[in-house]
Amino acid sequence: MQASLMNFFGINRTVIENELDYILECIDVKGYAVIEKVLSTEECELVAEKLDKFNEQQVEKYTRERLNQLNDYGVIRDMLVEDTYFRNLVLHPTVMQVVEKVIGETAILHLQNGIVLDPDLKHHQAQFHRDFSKDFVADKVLALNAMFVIDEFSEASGGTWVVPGTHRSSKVPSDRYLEEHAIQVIAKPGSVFFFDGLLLHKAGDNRTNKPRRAVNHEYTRPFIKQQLDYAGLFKNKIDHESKFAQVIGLWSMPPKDVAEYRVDPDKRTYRKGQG
Ligand SMILES: O=C(O)CCC(=O)C(=O)O
Repeated sequence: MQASLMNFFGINRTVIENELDYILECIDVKGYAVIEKVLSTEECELVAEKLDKFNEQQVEKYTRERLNQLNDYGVIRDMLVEDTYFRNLVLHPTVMQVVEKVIGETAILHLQNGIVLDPDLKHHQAQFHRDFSKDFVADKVLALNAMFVIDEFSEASGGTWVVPGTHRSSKVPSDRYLEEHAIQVIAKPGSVFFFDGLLLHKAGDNRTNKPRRAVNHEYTRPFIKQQLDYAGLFKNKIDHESKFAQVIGLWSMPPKDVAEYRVDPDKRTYRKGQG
């Protein structure tokens, strides 16, 4: 994943040549990195407005009581199906250049979640967890998150807490270790906070009088099942040859039966070279 290695007293040493190399190095070593100024103030305002509207609509549809029962109040899960703005966010060039370096060019979207953390609300994600909740580590990154910061992540607004390096171990450290080594991510609106899907993290407490909003994405290697069946949702609605089609999983669908498997290899629903 790193640009190149040089010899350092007989040991390999990472060499970085540009800002992107440094971001990749931070994700590799610490498990996270922040890129600032990806969205403008106007774009953040627009996204904030859209998130509030989606949040209200889902309360109308499911009721707040039901969403609380499911620990799903304040999490919006189908924005890209409803609004092309969020489809474009999935393919944001700043995000894609990092995703393609870390996961590869065949990475697919695992989830896109809007987050609206109301003041004084104990978020169900306010406990340390992994978004890619596995009890093993691989020698390649399997899942990478890209969270657009819409409202400032500060001490007061409850910016995400991370425990650097925990993406490299299959074991979850003790509560004492987590609390003693956690670092709060402080980031301006418009930033993107990247983190390895295995990194232990939690939402902070929002002690302001305004919501803290964000849009989280997770990208994985294409053989990993998605949180929602995006490929099914978009199957007859988009150009199958587009980048968006590949990223939402339309190039890595298992054939539905033997007849669909026994087509010419270049017509397979799980396309050659996807990995
Ligand atoms: O709201 C946050 O800061 C973190 C949210 C979170 O933990 C998640 O989406 O997995």
